[in-house]
Amino acid sequence: MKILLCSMPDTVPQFSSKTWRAPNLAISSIAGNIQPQHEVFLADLVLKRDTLLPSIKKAIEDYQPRMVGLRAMTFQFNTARKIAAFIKSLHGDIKIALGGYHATLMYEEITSSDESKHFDYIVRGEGEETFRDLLDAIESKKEWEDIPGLSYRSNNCFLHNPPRPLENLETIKLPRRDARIWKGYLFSGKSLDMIETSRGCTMTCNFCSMNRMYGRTFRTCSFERIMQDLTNAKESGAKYIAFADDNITLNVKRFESLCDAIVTARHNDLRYIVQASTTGIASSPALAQKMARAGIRIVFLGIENVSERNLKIMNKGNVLEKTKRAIEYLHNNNILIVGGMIIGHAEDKEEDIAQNFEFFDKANIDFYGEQIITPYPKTGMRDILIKQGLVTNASDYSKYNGFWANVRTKYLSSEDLQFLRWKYRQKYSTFFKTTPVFKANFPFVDLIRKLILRPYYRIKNLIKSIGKTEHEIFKKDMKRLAKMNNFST
Ligand code: B12
Repeated sequence: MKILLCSMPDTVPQFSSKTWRAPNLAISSIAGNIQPQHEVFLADLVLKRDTLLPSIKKAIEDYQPRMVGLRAMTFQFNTARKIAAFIKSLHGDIKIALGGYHATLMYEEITSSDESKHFDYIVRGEGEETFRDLLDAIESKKEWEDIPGLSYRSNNCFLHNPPRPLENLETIKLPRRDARIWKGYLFSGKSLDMIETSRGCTMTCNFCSMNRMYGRTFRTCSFERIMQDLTNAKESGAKYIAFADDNITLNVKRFESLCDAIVTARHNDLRYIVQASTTGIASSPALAQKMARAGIRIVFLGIENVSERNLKIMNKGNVLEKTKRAIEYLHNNNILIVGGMIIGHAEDKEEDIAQNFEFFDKANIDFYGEQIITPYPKTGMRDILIKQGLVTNASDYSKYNGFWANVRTKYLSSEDLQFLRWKYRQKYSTFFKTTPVFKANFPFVDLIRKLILRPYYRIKNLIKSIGKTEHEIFKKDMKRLAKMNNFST
C-alpha cells in the first residue's frame, strides 16, 4: 500500500517558519515502524506554507497514496479538517487517519460531530503499533476490534477500541528520514532534525497536555538506540538536533551520562536543543558543564512565571530560587536560554506581567518564549479557568497556541492581555538587546544586528509609528499575525 503522512503547516509567531522548520518526529517514527511491503512518504507541510494545496495535490498525484495520515496539535486541527476535505475532493476513495494530541484528547467530541466528516480512522495515543495494525486490518490480516488505540468508522458511526498500553521504546524502530519528500528543514540557517531519548513526564503541571497522553510516566530509550539515531540524523545532513523529550532533566544522573555518551560517540560535533526544568538544571552544577561539552547550545527552560502565587496555581511549586540557579549554571557554560513564560493568570494585573519581563531582562534570558495561559482541552487548568468564568474563547481552537489570549483575568480583558503581552515584548525585545551569551554564541550575527539590522528596523518602526498611537500599531500587528495561518489555495 502507498501511504502519505503529513504534519500540519500552522506555526506560531515565535517559531516563524523563516527561522524554524523542524521535521515532525511523530510521522517519521510511524514511517519507521510500518511493514516493509508498504511504501511511505513524509510531507512536513511547514515546508510548503506558501503553496499548500497545490503541493498536496502534486504529492497525491506523484505518490498515489491509498492512505493519508494527518498529525495535528489542537491549534492545527482546523487546518487538518480543511486538508482532509481537500484530499477527499481530489480522490474520495483515499482513506484518512488523524493522530496526535488533539485526536487523542478529543476523539469522542470529534467523532460525535461533523468534525470527523472527512476522517476514516482516529489513532489515539502512541501510533507506531496502532497504525501498523490498521494497515493490516485494511488488508484483512487483522480484525478491526483487535486493534487497541483505534477508532474506526463502521455503519456510519465510529467504534472506539480500548486504549493501547504504552509502547516499549526499545521495540520501536528508528524514525525513517529517507522517506521525507521535501527539503528545507532548518534552524538558524543550519539543517535541523529531531530525535527523542524518552517519552512522558511525571510532573504535575496542570496547563500541560502530556499527562493525558502518557499519564505520569517516564520511559527512556537505550543509549545504543540514541547514538544510532544521532548517526542516522547526522548522515541525513543534520547540524542542529532538537530533542523532543518533554523534560530531559527528569533523571539528571541519566542525562549527565547521556551527555558523556554523546562525547564518547563523537556526536558532540552536532549542536543540540533540549527542553528542561529549572529544578533539574539547578540540581547539579556539573550537569551544565557536561551539557556544554556534549554540544548542547540552547535550552527551553520551563521558568513559566516568577510569582509564587502563579507558580502555585500551575502546580509547579515555588521554584524561583532554583530558576535563578539554573539560569546561572547554564549561562556560566555559555548555553543559551529560551525562557518559557506563562502569563494571564486569574489574579494578574499589568504589574504581574511586567514583573516577569523585568525578571527575564535582568537575568539576560536570551530568547523569550512567552505564552498567554491557554485552556488546552482536557487539562486541569481548563477546568479551573472555566469554573472561574475566565475563558473568553472556549471553542475556536485555531487560537490555542499560546500567542492569542483565550482568557481574561479578574482585572484584565483578553484584549488587555494581548496588548500588554505585545507592549512588554516590544519593550524588552531580545532583538534590540545583546545578551552576553548570545554574543558569545553568535558574534557575527550580533555584529550584523548592531551595524545593519537594528538601525534598519529602528527607522522602519519609526516610520511605521508616525501619526499612529501605540494601540493602532498594536492592532495592525495583530491583524497581520492573525492571517499567518491562512494558507493560499
Ligand atoms: C518538540 C515539541 C515542540 C518543539 C518542536 C515542534 C516542531 N516540530 O516544530 C517546539 C519547541 C518548537 C514546540 C512548539 C510548540 N508546541 Co510543542 N511540543 C513538543 C513536544 C515536547 C514533542 C513533540 C514530539 O515530537 N514528540 C515525539 C513524538 C514521537 O510523539 P507525538 O508527537 O506525541 O506522536 C505520537 C502520537 O501522538 C501519535 N501521532 C502523532 N501524530 C500522528 C499522526 C498520525 C497519522 C498517527 C497515526 C499517529 C500520530 O503517534 C506518535 C508516535 O507514537 C510535545 C510534547 C510531547 N512530548 O510530545 C509538545 C506539544 C506537542 N507542543 C505543544 C504546543 C502547544 C506547542 C506550541 C503551540 C506552544 C508554544 N506556543 O510554544 C508551539 C507551536 C510550534 C509550532 N508548530 O509553531 C503541546 C500541544 C498541546 C495540544 N493540545 O495541542 C504539546 C503536547 C506540549 C504540552 N505540554 O502540552 N513544540
